[in-house]
Amino acid sequence: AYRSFNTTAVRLKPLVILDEQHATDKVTNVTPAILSKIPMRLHNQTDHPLSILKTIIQSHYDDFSHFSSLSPLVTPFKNFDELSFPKDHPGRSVTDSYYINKDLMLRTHTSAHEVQVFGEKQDKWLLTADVYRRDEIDRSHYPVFHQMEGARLFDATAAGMKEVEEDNARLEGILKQSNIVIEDIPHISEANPVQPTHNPAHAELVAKNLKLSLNSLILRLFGSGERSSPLRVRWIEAYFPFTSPSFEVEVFYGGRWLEILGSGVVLQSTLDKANVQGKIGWAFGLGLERIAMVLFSIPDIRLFWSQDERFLSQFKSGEITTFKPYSKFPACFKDLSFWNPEGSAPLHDNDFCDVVRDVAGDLVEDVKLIDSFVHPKTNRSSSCYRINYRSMDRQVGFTREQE
Ligand code: FA5
Ligand code: MG
Repeated sequence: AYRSFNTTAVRLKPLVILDEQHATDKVTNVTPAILSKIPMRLHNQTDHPLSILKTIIQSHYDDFSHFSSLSPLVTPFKNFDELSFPKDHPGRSVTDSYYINKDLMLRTHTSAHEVQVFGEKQDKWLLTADVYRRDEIDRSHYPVFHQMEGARLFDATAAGMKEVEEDNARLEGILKQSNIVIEDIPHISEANPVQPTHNPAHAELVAKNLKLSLNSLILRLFGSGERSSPLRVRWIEAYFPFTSPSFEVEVFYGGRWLEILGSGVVLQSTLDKANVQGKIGWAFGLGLERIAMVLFSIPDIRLFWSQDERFLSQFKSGEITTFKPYSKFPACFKDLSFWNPEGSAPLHDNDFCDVVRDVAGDLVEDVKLIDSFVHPKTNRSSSCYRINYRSMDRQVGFTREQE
């Protein structure tokens, strides 16, 4: 029901996005709430916490090239195929990604630009951008968020590997005085293998360089903060279609493990597509909001979109300040249940979440499916969602009228 409701308006006419007109078709599923976020580029707004964080990371990787104004509109080929995603990967589906039409989508990750940037013969680079995913609604997930991609390539030669070893020794020196607790795992394992075209000794050194490099970034970001106990960080085995071995990093924050990045040794075929020969290297993709939440003590991901001066005035470029909440408005739960259309599967969670963001905007903190039911006689199904409305900006102590 929602898909037809949602897409009727946009399907009839072309969409103008970033001053260009684009045709729509039957896969079009971008919503007005999403389209309104595209011009914002929070990562390039001076004094915004995401831009402050971007700048700190850029200064840590001081000899890397920076890219931060590439258009979010990419072909599915660039977002998926160039990065060796299989044809049936779930990320491609209209329930997981936003499509303008069948040939154009909103990038789901900054990795979409890897082939392009490697193709420009860049060996050390960072790329910051807004990315879009149809996802659940809660305090650490938002359908628009920001990633920073970083990559470094070395010559796959004895001289290149000597460079890696020297860099590893330098980074180990920096990490000696670390006041963070890091749980490590093997660089290569049976489930997280070296690529067939790689010399295993080279891949070991490069994976180690990746980890040391990111650990030193984490130390730079979190090492000087005051905290009652040391920050806990852990490396875990992961899988991405475009790296092997692959890793994720989690940080213990607010009583739970929060995933902050994905990374790995770049797949040979990515470099082949970029026409890069004789190199081996690593790449990572950081979730900027997730890191900024820990760094600035920002409790809810919606706050990054706040235009409220009480939020924006708390941040100043170059400074890591602790956010002071100005609103403690209580949660307000409303349960909503409805029959799903006859003869069709229940509405997808992500479709429901898009309706909620379109209608209620950032007033909604989280949405949970709490019950579903199939009528024994008619076989019709119903769903019940609990919506938590909690304003980020309103203050307690005011009556509705006063506001
Ligand atoms: C990726 O997007 C890979 N492109 C990362 C990568 C790059 C791997 C280069 C290998 C080499 P993933 O889907 O795990 O991976 O997302 C990366 C990070 O983005 C996550 O760790 C998390 O910090 C952040 N993230 C993911 N989804 C959301 C969301 N809905 N809201 C906020 N942050 C998110
Ligand atoms: Mg992940």
